[in-house]
Amino acid sequence: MADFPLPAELAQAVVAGERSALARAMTLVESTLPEHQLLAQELLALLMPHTGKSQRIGVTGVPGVGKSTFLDSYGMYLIERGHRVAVLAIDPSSSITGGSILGDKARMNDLALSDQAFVRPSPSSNDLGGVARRTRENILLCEAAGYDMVLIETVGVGQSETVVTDMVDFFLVLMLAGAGDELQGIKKGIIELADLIAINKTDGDNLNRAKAAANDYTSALHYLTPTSEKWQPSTICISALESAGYEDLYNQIAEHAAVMHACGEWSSKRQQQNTKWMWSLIKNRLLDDFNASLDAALVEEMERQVQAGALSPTAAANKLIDGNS
Ligand SMILES: Nc1nc2c(ncn2[C@@H]2O[C@H](COP(=O)(O)OP(=O)(O)OP(=O)(O)O)[C@@H](O)[C@H]2O)c(=O)[nH]1
Ligand SMILES: [Mg+2]
Repeated sequence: MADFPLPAELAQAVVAGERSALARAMTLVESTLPEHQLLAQELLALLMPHTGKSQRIGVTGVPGVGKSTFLDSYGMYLIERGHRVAVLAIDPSSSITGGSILGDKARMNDLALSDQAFVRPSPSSNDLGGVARRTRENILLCEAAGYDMVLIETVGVGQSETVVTDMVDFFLVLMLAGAGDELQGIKKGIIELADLIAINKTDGDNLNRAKAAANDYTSALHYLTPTSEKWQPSTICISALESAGYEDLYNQIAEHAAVMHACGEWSSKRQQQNTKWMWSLIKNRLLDDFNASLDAALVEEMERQVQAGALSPTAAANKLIDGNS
């Protein structure tokens, strides 16, 4: 794995749609070795003119809501409609658990086998920021390779969904009817980010309950600030198991894209996302450099004094920063 083709060669193969080249390009982007990072940036620079043309869709929901089942069956639905589909994941737990999404790839049976699809598990990294950067760059690689629908999955707990909204055009939240109240806290935070809520498992005995829940969510959405003044999020019912409700879903996403393009928000949102991304890279880099420059003994001393109340946090921070610049 240490040897990579020259960036120009790799770029050409990625644009030609060679799957193995795309996989290698992602491995390069995900590598933490400085020499790989240099090659990766050279590669991305060559590929930039081929990026930006996909629809980027974030998909979230609590564990068990049916994300994997959904990505598999909706991915196949998109392929039937003539799209090429890439599925990426942001799984903040994967570095700890050893990659639950990796197991998922095996479960996304149909999609993983299709030559019109590309499924990539979450890049492993200790921090969400690192995972986010690599996923963003993987989105660009998928676009250069001609995938026009990029689905990004995240587990709807913690901060990862905010990170995903900063890299997608459309944010889909999967919900269950009648899930316990203990989930409400999580739900509210997520619902505020949603462009659309889809109640999954609308099948069998669940049918009526799901329809009632959809009405409840739709009314609740009216009390929240929508993601855009031009778009009022609503609720639909789907069954990932039976691939039901997908036409409605597809049409909603297409309508959102049409509305956003027409009012100019599509490109302004992407511009803002890129600017925000640039600043977060600057922050990360500065923090890394700062951490690397720190004198461990001084850090320990400052922490001790702050804890003992001998020094104010501000004074200690100033001393650490000024003493290390
Ligand atoms: N009845 C019904 N069951 C479903 C549907 N979608 C998923 N399931 C089932 O729900 C269970 C969980 O589905 P997954 O797709 O693994 O859910 P997930 O959100 O990926 O779960 P995590 O990976 O743990 O976060 C599985 O047993 C699925 O078969 C659906 O539309 N209807
Ligand atoms: Mg899953």
